[in-house]
Amino acid sequence: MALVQEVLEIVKKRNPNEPEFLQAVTEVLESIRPVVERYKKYRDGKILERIVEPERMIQFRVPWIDDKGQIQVNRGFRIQMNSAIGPYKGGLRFHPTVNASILKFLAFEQVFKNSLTTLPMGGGKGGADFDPKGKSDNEVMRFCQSFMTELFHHVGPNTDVPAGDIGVGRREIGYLFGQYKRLANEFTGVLTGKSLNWGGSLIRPQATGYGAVYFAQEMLKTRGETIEGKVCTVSGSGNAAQYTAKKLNQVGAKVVTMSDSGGFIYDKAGITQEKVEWIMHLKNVRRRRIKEYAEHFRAKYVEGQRPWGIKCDCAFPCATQNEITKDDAKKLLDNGCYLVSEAANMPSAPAAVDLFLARKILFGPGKAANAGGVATSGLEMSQNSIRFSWTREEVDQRLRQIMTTIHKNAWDTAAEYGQPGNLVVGANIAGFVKVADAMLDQGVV
Ligand code: NDP
Ligand code: 2IT
Repeated sequence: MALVQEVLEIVKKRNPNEPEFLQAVTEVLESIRPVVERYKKYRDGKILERIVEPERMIQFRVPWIDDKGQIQVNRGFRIQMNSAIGPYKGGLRFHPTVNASILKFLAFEQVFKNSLTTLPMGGGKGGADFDPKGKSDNEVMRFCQSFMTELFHHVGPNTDVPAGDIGVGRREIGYLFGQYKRLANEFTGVLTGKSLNWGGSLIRPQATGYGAVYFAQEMLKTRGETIEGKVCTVSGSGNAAQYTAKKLNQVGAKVVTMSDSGGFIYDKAGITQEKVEWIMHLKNVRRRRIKEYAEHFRAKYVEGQRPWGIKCDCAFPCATQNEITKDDAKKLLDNGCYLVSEAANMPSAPAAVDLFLARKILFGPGKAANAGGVATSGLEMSQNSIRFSWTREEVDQRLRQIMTTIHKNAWDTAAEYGQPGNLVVGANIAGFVKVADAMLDQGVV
């Protein structure tokens, strides 16, 4: 359809040198083509033209003082992409590679993901090119305080509710919350991923990983299979990876790899629950490298590589964007992998996704498979609003239900548009329709 091509040309022209943003927009627009062809209202309402343009982008200076007394300067961002169905919602990423392109791709994905959760949340993303690695707790605190001193003007429990992402976990959320509370003189649910004793939700730390496994279980169900006994490769060793590995062990699967930006570990005997606990301590408390696992447990460590050459039934990318290249996808398929559940955002490069779809493996795209994280953030917001905490079982049950609903919605939508089993098309269209209809209802804004 000419319209999709025209809008992509505009996006290219307006956002030069933003390959990740263009990649995310291209994937979504190309797969929602049938719905835009079917409904004139979306064309007349210029929904495509509007949805690719962030409602607001904030970029700011973040000056802070390091432990040597030197002034450091980082760049902070918040992309407020779309608020048609609720306040902006989405994580903060602290990583040296952070720039406008990466945050705009993440904010764009977040719009459709949040729509799929069934909860009332718009889409946003933010962060900074700050590298928490090697920084002391005090340095991280001073950075977070400076970051929030500006971000404070743009967020709030009914406006924009950030959370964690790469490089932002419990510790950072604590420092950010403390500074917000001090500036606003208000104790309110402005962030999610908070600690339990001051407004956090049970199961939020687990939610992304657990959700990606629940989603995989739903995909397997369509073939009458269960995850028990499956050999699984996992990349990353942060929040998403840790709880993916934990849940996989709980449901009787075998995890054989994990990684960090230095390389990956391969433990043929299985990274059991005790070994995952060891990794959690290594990463969350000691803040060291995954390489140490290989030394400690006598496993293999492969420097500078990702784990996709290892034979598996199911793969769970849990690190970062474009971590599965076309060649990696080929290796996975050649080794018999037939399920990919994306706990990370956009981990498969477009050519890898094309291969997975062409071979009709079970492929759960990030905006569906990893939606458990933000969905549970939505549940944290609900609990904050009613000033009450649900039990672990209650939140887990809701998370499980939401993942089942997302899978069903994507599955049914794919069938409705003549592409049965294609969850990329299904998730994109289902996520889009709800936001697009809300935008039409609200007029030209
Ligand atoms: P963490 O910071 O906790 O962990 C990130 C992990 O990925 C680390 O092991 C890190 O290694 C590795 N990694 C990060 N960047 C790279 C890179 N460029 N190359 C190789 N490895 C890399 O982040 P999360 O676990 O929270 O996030 C992981 C993914 O999950 C991201 O794509 C994020 O957007 C997505 N996600 C997270 C959600 C959440 O709630 N946290 C929700 C939904 C999606 P190292 O430590 O060496 O940098
Ligand atoms: O990519 C994501 O969905 C997240 N990093 C979680 C966002 C959130 O608001 O919980």
